[in-house]
Amino acid sequence: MKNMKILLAALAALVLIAPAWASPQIVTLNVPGMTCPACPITIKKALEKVQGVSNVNVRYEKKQVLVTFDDVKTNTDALVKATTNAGFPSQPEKTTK
Ligand SMILES: [Cu+2]
Repeated sequence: MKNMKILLAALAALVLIAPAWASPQIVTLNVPGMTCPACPITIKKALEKVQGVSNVNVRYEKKQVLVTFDDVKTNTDALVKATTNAGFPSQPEKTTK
């Protein structure tokens, strides 16, 4: 049963290390086509379907969407594609770090 113990130890280590691999990113997408209060619902749904997206914060008055995502699982291009496919072309805002 020694192998079993090693396997369990390896699994435990993996679980402990895993959160360090994922680095959440926040991107601001400009969505000029967001013109009525129903739009944010469609956009939010489309983005939440993208694997790796953990939070979608729509700022309707600014025509912006703040998306929190795991950069291991997805990327800005995929997010832009998701809103575009839902009928809302978007551009990532140039951010100054
Ligand atoms: Cu609308």
